[in-house]
Amino acid sequence: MQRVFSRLRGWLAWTDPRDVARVEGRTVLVTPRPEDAAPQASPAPGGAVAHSLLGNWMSPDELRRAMDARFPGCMEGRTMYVIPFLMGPPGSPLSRPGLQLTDSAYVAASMRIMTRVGAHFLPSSSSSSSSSSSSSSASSADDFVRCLHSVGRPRDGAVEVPSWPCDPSRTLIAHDPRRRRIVSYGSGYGGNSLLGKKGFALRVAAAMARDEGWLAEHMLIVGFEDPRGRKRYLAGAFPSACGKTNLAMMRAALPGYHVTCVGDDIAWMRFDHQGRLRAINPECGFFGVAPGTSEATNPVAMATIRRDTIFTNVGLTSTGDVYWEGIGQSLPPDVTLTSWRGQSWKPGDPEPCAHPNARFCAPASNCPSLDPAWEDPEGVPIDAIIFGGRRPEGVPLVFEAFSWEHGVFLGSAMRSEATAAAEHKGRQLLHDPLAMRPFFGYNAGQHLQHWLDVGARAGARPPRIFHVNWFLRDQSGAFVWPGFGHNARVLAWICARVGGEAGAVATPIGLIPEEGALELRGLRGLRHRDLFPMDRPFWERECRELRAFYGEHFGKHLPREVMAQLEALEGRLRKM
Ligand code: GTP
Ligand code: SPV
Ligand code: MN
Repeated sequence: MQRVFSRLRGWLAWTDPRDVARVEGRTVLVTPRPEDAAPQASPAPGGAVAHSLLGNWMSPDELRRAMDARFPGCMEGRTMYVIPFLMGPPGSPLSRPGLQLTDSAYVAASMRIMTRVGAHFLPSSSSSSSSSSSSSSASSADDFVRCLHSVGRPRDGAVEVPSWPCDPSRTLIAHDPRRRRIVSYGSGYGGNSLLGKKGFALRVAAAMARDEGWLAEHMLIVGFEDPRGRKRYLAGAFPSACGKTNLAMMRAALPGYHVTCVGDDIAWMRFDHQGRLRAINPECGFFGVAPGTSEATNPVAMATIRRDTIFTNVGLTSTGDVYWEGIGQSLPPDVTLTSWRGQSWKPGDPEPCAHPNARFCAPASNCPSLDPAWEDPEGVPIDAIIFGGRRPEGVPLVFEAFSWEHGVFLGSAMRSEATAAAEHKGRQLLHDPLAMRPFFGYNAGQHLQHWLDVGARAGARPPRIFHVNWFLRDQSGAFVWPGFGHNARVLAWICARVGGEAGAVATPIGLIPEEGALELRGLRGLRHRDLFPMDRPFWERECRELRAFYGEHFGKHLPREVMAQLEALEGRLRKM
């Protein structure tokens, strides 16, 4: 970390330009059999590694070899930080402890913001004997997730230039979900190195959740209160850089409605004794995308990052303030800028001032819209689940699934434009089932089956499932929907549906709002049919594409029910 702000009480880190995002190609699951990691991970005969769209596999022997080649001596000359931490609110039966070792001060400081840190969160040997009969699974002294991280650059004592050590050509992020272990080498950035986050709270936790009958998902959690004071909670799964943090912190642009934040990235959920789905946020900070964040788009985020925040790869003003594309603040003429690459920068320069995946890391306690129940050990009751991605054409603003099974199908069928949060290039449409493609902790087909199973369990009253798309574009390429605070209009319809108070029309793909049911007052020039395209050839193409995707990437691991849902959709389209 390079600088401290006088005014903001924040820190700024500029990374090595080769270490700016998650590296999906170097992220692996370590399991005895390849099919335990991903449906179609097929190594070459005798091979020890296999790559596939839904996950990469490495054999336990190969991991041992890879670690032996990287770890001995790799921390030499550095300070090793030992970080005991808890994912989830203290006292919650859903919370789980972990221990991370790291040789990066940036990672230690960021983990201190993103997780609850304290030695008392680790199970002790004395507590293991006294609580071995308790229902909490943090009952054995051995029962915590082990996380080992190194930036992979021994230090010889000299001042380092550049000051972001990393080893990009040998980066490896390996998860052994069975042994509850994560090993990360070579990167200091975000999900690659803050191992409580995607590594533990998604990949390893998903495997724990399968074994124990709950769900660990890439989801925001919000409270939504209507003008009559009725409150509901929603969970939303959107792929990376598709609007989770913005929705979680939204200020409703619809009078009388209030949005409160429980979490912006990860939800751990289980059905309680009454059959209601309850969710906790395992994290206690936000690691959010900076570019595009402004007083106009996300005033709550702007308030949240006013202090005690670590910024990564944003621009720096000569007055010691931060800067990025879309910050919405004009600069006084005498203020100059330095880009995330450390070079002098001015508006209009061809390269952006902040990296597109520049991030802020801020404590949840800074957030002015934090929900009063955000640390409730029981979790908040979830009334609706929302799936959504960046779909420039064809996919309507919102539609509702006919059933839990149809909803799981919608989750399996999610696609989104590639983002800057990982190493992908350009605007290609990527399949991203459940928004979990880079984060599955075991075979994705089994993960879908697990969703079907928990929803079908006796006594479960699964929430309704919806699909949203804030990112429809018109012929000129502009967004059709104003988005951000106006997304409250969509949440209002969703909650009214849950309450049985809003009308809907059945289409082959699901239930869309009947005309007038979605509040469009105050939005000039928006017509219902622009927001709710229903083009049969588009959906027929989508079905063909989905069939090919299932065949190629799930193969025999696709749950039969999901294929039955695709066939039912094809049937409805034929009758349209
Ligand atoms: P990760 O933290 O990578 O998982 O991303 P995220 O899902 O939290 O996405 P985030 O809220 O950070 O938004 C990503 C980008 O989408 C930002 O540039 C936002 O400005 C933009 N965005 C978010 N919501 C909307 C919306 O409703 N409409 C439009 N047009 N853009 C949005
Ligand atoms: C994402 O890519 O979904 C993120 C950023 O939230 S990282 O923590 O780097 O995974
Ligand atoms: Mn986010």
